Amino acid sequence: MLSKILIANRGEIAVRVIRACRELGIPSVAVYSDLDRDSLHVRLADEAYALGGHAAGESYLDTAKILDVIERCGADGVHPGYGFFSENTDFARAITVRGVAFIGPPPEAIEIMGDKVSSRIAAQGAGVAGVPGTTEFLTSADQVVAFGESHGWPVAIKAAYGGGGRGMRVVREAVEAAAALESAESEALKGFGRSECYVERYLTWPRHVEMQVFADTHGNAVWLGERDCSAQRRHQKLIEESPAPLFPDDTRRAMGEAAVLVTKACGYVNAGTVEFLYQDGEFYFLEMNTRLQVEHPVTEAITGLDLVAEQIRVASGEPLSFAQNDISRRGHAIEVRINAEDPAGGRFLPSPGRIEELRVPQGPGVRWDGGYESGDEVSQYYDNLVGKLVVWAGDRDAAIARMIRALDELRIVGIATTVPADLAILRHPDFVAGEHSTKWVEERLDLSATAPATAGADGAAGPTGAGSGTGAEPEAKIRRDVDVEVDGRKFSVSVWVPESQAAIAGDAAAGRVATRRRRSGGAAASAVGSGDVTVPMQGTIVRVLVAAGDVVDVGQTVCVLEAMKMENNITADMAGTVKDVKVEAGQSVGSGDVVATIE
Ligand code: MV4
Repeated sequence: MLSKILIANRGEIAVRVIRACRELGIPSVAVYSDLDRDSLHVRLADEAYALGGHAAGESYLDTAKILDVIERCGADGVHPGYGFFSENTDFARAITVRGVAFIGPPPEAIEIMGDKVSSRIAAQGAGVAGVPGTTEFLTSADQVVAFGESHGWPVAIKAAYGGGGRGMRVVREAVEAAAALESAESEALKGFGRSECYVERYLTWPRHVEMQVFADTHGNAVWLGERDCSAQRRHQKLIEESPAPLFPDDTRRAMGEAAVLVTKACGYVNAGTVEFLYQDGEFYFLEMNTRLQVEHPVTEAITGLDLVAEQIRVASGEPLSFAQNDISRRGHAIEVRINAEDPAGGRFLPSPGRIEELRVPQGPGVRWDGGYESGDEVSQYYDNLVGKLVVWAGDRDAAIARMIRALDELRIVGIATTVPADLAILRHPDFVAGEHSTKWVEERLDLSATAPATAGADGAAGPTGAGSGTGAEPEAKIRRDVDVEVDGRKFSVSVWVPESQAAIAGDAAAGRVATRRRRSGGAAASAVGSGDVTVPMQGTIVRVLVAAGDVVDVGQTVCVLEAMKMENNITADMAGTVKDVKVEAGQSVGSGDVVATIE
């Protein structure tokens, strides 16, 4: 077995790997950026080494720094977690030539699955079909029209070297083909440096069902079960579950066997996930994720296996500890991702900050995989996943009820989280019936009335701006939850108090006093704005959607800000004419910077 493992990651996944190491009796080594000096993964690891720096590029993604720590601590294995170096073949090769095991797949398998074209060819070669489509690159819009006429509309134009939905265009009828092809090619060229596109049938209401696989270096490969990840927004998964609802046993077996064929076809070793689209009883290969995934605990919950421990055994050269026939699946598991984002109004604005209080649910069938404890800071520099709540119960209805119960027990104070959106999904009849699809959250779920779960650090989405109309900016208010007793019966009430009185009024909710000033004039500010459109956080402008002289409405998107790995619409805070646009795509901005003025 490996004798010492360095975890080249942070947050909840670093914590997860450290726990597996501890149970296996293997010393664990954490690395940390300056911002993470006191973070949970550092507190839990046996050893910890500073990388310096703030942004990932100058810390967790700095190969030279990680190689240096490997040398100093004497680790013989590196677990990359997900993200960061997990699918980086240069890094995998750099440590392997030094005799250090990469706890993940061989670089050749990562490369085969690294782009849509070679992964489709590999799957096809294994007899596993993708969505019906062409394999040749498109050279004219006529080919799109011809495909649509013979296979039926709508069709999807996809960037061959794209990913995450970028460079994908849906074409509903022939007249749209030329413009769609041009726009897909241009987005692909900009995003991925290559413009090649192909066409396939567009599935209008598919589910995202993925199959967990595992292979060892002795030629064994097995499938463990599927996860339905259809509840997602802008390619960010919100809720995952297994088994997939309304998913027949024979389809599961067929998908599992197809996934194993794909696994073997690319020479895969270690834990992997084969993604499929599932519609009308048929499944279609989409891509393979060559890493441990965020949602792996769902599979652990129904199989009783420890996937991280198994990864370490396989990377140590041991054969898989289970054969296909040993794997059984029981009950139903659901995972909810808890991100530091404010889902109010369906906007999902990043909400970094200090977690004043974190109290995790307990009781039967509940697991919490977190990266933070009370008092820890969620930094805007990294992924904003605070933790994952996983429940297991005998069947899906019981698991949904258990998850709602557990989310009600979860208490996070100081930052806004995605919990209200998660609850809205879990309580929705479409989700309960299993009738949702990958487009359901964005197209059908109404989050317009969603308020933050707890008093967010800035009290956003409370009834701020109510009673305005005098022309003067109303004083910002902060939500406080207070318990009152009336005739001996306890009631919990929420009060919104003016910021200036918060310190006095807030005794009962002292733990919830805001630590950050409320931003003024930002995207989430009051309905009547000053005309100065500002960004609420540091980030990079990725698109500018208005020009001087344009007439805009309140709430209209002025530009798109990328921050905390998310795209955020920065919207006009009043109706009027754009006087001045002060930024361009690619430009870095700081919190409060004015990006445009409206008069
Ligand atoms: C599709 C599709 C429907 N039909 N292909 C989006 C990202 C990329 N990985 C594949 N995607 C899709 N491809 C055809 N022919 C719908 C999607 C899709 C999607 C897929 C998986 C998870 C979430 C999604 C959200 C929107 C669209």
